[in-house]
Amino acid sequence: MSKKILVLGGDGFCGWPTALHLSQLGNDVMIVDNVSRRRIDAEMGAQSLTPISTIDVRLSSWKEASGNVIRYQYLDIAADYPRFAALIDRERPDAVVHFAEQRSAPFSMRGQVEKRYTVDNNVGGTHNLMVALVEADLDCHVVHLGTMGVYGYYGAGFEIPEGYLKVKIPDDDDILRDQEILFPTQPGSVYHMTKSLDQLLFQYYAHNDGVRVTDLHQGIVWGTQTQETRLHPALMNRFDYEGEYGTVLNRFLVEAAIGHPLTIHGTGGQTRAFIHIEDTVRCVELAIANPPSRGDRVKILNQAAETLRVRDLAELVSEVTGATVNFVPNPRKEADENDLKVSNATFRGLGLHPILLTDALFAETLEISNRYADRVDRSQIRARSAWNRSRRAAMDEPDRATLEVEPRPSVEGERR
Ligand code: NAD
Ligand code: USQ
Repeated sequence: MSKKILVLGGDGFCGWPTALHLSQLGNDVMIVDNVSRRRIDAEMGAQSLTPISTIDVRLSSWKEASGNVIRYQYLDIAADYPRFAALIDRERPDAVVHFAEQRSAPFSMRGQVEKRYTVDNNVGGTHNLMVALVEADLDCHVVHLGTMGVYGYYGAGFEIPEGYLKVKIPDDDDILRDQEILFPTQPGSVYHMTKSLDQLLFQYYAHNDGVRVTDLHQGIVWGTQTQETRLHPALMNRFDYEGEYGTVLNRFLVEAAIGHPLTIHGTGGQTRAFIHIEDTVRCVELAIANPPSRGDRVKILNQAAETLRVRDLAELVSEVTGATVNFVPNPRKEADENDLKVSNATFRGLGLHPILLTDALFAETLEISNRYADRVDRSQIRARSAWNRSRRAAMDEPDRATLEVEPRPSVEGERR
C-alpha cells in the first residue's frame, strides 16, 4: 500500500537512492534536506568522485526517467524547529526515514567547532523530530539510520544481538533475575556518541509517548549505484573518497585507481561490518513494511551483510588491482585488532540475501573509481583528523607517515 514518506537527509549518499527506491515503489516521497553535506564539501575544497547534479536537476531527471514526482523541502531540522514542526503537522506522513545527521567520524573529531556542530546537529535534529511528532499527535513510524559503532569494537567474544542484551542481575536475596537491557554502548568518536545518544531519545519517546521507532544499526556502506540511480546520468549517487567522509573500501578503490598506496590505519586488524548501498535501500523498504506496534519498545535491527578486517580488505583490493599497501599511523583511538560477529537474523528472516564483496558489484565500484580517476584531488586523500594529541603527534612524524611497506602476508583463516 502506498505511503506518505518524508526522507530526512534525502540528498545524501544513502538518502538519495533510498528516496528514489521508495518513490519507484509507488510511495508519495518528500525529501527534506538543508544540503549541509554539499556545503561541507565546498568548505573542505572537496567534491564527490562522481559528478552529482543539483537537487532540482536530480528531481526533474527522476520525473523524466520514472514518471514519478518527489517533492523537496529545504530545511535544517536541527536549527529550524518551528518550520520543521509545521511541516510534520501539515504533511502528516505515515513514515519518516531519518538520515539527516553529520555522519563522518573523522569530521566530528576535527576540532571544537566540528565536535559541537556534530552533537548539536545530530542530537538536536533527532530530538526535534520526536517533539514534533508528539506535538502533532501523529502515529508515524520513524526509521532511523544508526550505526554498528554504538556497540564499540573491543571484541565482545560473542555474536552481538540486535540492540538488546539479555542479562542476569542478582536481587537483594542474591537470586538472579532476567532482564533485557539496551546493549551497553562504547562509541569510538563524537559522531558515534551522537548515535548512542539518539538511542536514549528513542527509548524515552517510545516509552513515554508511544512513538514507533525502528533504529537500524548499519555497517559501513560501500558501492555507488542502485537500480534506480542507473536510470539516468543525472541520478548518479555521490562517492566520497577524501580523508574525512571517504569510507575505507571506497577509499581503497580510489587509491588503487590513481596509483596511490592503500592507506591502512595501524595494523589493519580492525574488523568492521559492511553492506552494499543497494541493500541499504532494500533494508529501509523492509523496515518500513514491518513497523513495531504503538507502545512497543524501539525495534533495533542490525543492518550489515558481512564483517571483514581492514587489512583483508586491502589485500582483496590489492589482488584485483595490483595496488601497493601503506601501513600509516592510525589517527584514531581504536582497538588495533578486534573480532566482530553480529546477528543480522531479522533482515535475513525478512528475505534479505545480502550482496557480498565477492559479488559482481565490487567490479562496478572499481569501474566507477577508474572512470572518474581524473576527478581525484590527491591532496584530499590523506586523513587529517586525529582523535587526540598523541595520535596527532604520531601522524605528524614525517618519515613514519610516508613509509611504504609491502602487503602483510595473509594469515590462514584470518579473512572472515
Ligand atoms: P550524507 O552526509 O551523505 O547524507 C546526510 C544528508 O543529511 C546530507 O544530504 C545532509 O545535507 C543532510 N543533513 C544533515 N544534517 C541536516 C539537518 N540538520 N537538516 C537537514 N538535512 C541535514 O550521509 P550518508 O552516508 O547518506 O548517511 C546517512 C545516515 O546513515 C547518517 O545518519 C549516517 O550516520 C548513517 N550511516 C551511514 C553509513 C555510511 O557508511 N555512509 C553507515 C552507517 C550509518
Ligand atoms: N580506515 C583505514 N584506512 C582508511 C580509512 C579508514 O584503515 O583510509 C579504517 C579506520 O581506521 C577504521 C575503519 O577503516 O578502523 C573504518 O573506517 P571508515 O571511515 O570506513 O568508517 P567509520 O569511520 O566507522 O564510519 C562509517 C560511516 C559512518 C557509519 C560507520 C558504520 O562514515 O557514518 O556510521 O561507517 S560503522 O563503522 O559500522 O560504525
